[in-house]
Amino acid sequence: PQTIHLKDYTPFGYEIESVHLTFRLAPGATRVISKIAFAPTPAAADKRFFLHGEELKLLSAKIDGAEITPRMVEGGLEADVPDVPFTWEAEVEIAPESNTALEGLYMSNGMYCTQCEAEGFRKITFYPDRPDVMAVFTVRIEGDLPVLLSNGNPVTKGDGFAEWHDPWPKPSYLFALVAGELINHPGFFTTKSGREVELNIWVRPGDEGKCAFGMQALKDSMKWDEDTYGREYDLDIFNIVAVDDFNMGAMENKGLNIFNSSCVLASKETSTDANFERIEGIIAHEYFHNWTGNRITCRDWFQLCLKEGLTVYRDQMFSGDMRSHAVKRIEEVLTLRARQFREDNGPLAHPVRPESFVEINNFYTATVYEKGAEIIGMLRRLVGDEDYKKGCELYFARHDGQAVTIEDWLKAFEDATGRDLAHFKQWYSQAGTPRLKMSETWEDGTLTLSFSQSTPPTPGQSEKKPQLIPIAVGLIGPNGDEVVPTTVLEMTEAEQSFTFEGLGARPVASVLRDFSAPVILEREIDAKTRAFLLAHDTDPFQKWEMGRTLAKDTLLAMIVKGTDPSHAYLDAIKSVVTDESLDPAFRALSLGLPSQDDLAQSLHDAGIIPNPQKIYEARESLRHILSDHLREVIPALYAENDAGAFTPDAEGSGKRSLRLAILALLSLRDEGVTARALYKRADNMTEQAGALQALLAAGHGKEELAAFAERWKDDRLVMDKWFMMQVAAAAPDRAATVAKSLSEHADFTMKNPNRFRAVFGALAGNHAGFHHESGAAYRLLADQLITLDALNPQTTARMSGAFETWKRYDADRQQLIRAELERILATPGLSRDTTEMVTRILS
Ligand code: HT7
Ligand code: ZN
Repeated sequence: PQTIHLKDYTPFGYEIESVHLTFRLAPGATRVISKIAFAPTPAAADKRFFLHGEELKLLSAKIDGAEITPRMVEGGLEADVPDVPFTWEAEVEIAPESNTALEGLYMSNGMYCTQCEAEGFRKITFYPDRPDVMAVFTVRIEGDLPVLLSNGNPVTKGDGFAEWHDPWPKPSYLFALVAGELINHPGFFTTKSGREVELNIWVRPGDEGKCAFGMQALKDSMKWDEDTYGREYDLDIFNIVAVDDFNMGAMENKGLNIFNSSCVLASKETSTDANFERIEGIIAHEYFHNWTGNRITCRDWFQLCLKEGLTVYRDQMFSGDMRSHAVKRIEEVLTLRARQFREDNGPLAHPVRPESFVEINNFYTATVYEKGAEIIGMLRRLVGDEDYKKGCELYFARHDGQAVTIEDWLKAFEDATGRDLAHFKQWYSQAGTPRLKMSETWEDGTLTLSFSQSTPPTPGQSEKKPQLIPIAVGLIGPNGDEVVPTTVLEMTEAEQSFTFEGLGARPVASVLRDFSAPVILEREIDAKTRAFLLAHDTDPFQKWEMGRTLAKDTLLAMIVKGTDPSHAYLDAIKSVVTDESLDPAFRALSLGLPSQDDLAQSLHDAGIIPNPQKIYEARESLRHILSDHLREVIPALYAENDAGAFTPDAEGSGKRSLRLAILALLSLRDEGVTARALYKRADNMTEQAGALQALLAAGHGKEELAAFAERWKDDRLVMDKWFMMQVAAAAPDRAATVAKSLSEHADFTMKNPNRFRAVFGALAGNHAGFHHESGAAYRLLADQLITLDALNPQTTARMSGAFETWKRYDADRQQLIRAELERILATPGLSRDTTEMVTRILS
């Protein structure tokens, strides 16, 4: 397969004045008729008229009304065209019902829908399917279905047809079409300039009771973007559609967002607090793309972080405003470390702006999204809130309607703030997580913090340069008062020292507050000082981090040296959990233990080969010790944190998360009596699933599992939880067997990515089960991926990332994994997506 390089970018030689599309829908043979007005770009160097097209049956092609026979070439067609404006017409046939890749136009439960990002439009018709070609679309849909939707505003509709016009120029990846028997949950929003916008969430009949929360989240997002970024919605209508079969979370098509039903449908009976929070965040994310992605889009796919990093950052700030910034930041860091640091530490590491790819779908990664968002957060920290606002405003004003680059984004900030961002820009091109070492000295009232930074080599980048790292620091005096509030130190060199003078007594430094940069901080700090910061730090992230590092050191010592947990940790955690002045959600997060995968990475970083079984046993043992250590406070904590009537807000959710964390510990000691009672009584999915998970994790729950399936057998999204919970809770020697038998269950289907992920994502996430010495889970996953690849390459490639950490483990496990990866790679006809991923993992 061909590798595409950023350095080879050349603009398309033609502009598009208008696009008219007609769809005659039929499951096995849909006709797509296109009429596109092209005009040569006078200054263009490359005049080749190439249109992308894949899996299309070309029925006819015309230029200026005259039939032509284009040259069919790899990935599309070429034609000889006039060097004055001309009209291209084509009629093609496609088969949505046999499209299991869920890219282009496909069918899900009898409903037609599209997914065009990144390169799916070329499976709909011949077109310059690249983000820098922007055009105004008019779409006519003909089909015997009651609801026919596309982008933009409705023009007309009648019996069996509808027409839509989108006045805003857009790239083809934002095109969307939906047709089906759908019901809408309506709403409306008045924008700040007084425009009345019709809102709809479209769902399958039966799901209409699960739309209210999503609708509110949409209105909140529209308001937030006006208040915070001055961004107003720009069409008469905004439609959201829920689809069951979908490769990712959701898609920001202009005026017609399409959502994985798991990311929009919510009710207290069927959705957990985590589901509600995620739905709110994703609705916001897709809505915010209207400006950061749609009105201003990417010049090419190497610039993906331009829209994704910025939009993730915007949705994170929105969620913080809606809920709690402190809790949200801790959750963000947990995800960043679990997914992005893991990626950065292995064979799939790549820069936030990659320089080459074979299949762009493989670069919708934690690095592009989450590290991309961290870069925006650092930029804001460096320039300050006022200048961040000025930079964004200049960017919006200067580039509205354009397809741009990271250079354009940074230039807007340089021009708005007068700051040189040349060094900062390196965050986009240098892969890997910097290690930041800190030491400190104290003399005559002066505290000196000395830092050194280094970034380990990553694929294709052996030499690393120092990054510009904003280090947020505060100082806490011996009595627990903050003596120096948060100050941002700007580290630019490999080694650098910063001094704080005129201090009365030696303070304790709180370093990397709010996780001010995506780095790994290595700092000599004893358990006592950590416990001090855990008690006194005013920065919630660092307060949590101190508990976290205490827990991690405790577990690592248990694994490596077989020592008992330190009292410093046990007592500190007890005082946090019982501190009623703290937010229950924060207390619940503090009670959480580092994941097995996180511990495996830390052991590997320390030069120790991780043994998954030992990690599992140590973690289980610490759960029992914690349960014992907290036994006197557990009953009161459980009783006091009853949130009462369910509301999906931060307050109720915080109490439930603390109560369920306590219940998990209690279930280790009371034979599951309390969890069983809660399971029976629960009127919401958070408590029902939480109680069931507590039971399963304590070795109980068989009856409840059966009752759960009986109760929810007709609800696909809830049944995904049922599949997932069993694999996640399986003992290491049972995980592969449980996953295998669930894959043979009548309700299992590979064609639904949610169901596949429920079973096999959970298997990959069951660390000790996945890495069981028998290699059974490796084999099972490889078998499944080989079969899935023929149906859905995108999801297969994504799931193959389960193997990305293989080089951490012992020679036997490495040998087992290598054999499975080689077996996948040897599969005849393996997709480009999976071939690229597995090749990179093996390298
Ligand atoms: N921009 C979208 C990314 C995307 C996607 C979504 C659904 C299915 C396939 C997809 N490929 C790429 C989602 C987002 O970041 O908002
Ligand atoms: Zn996005």
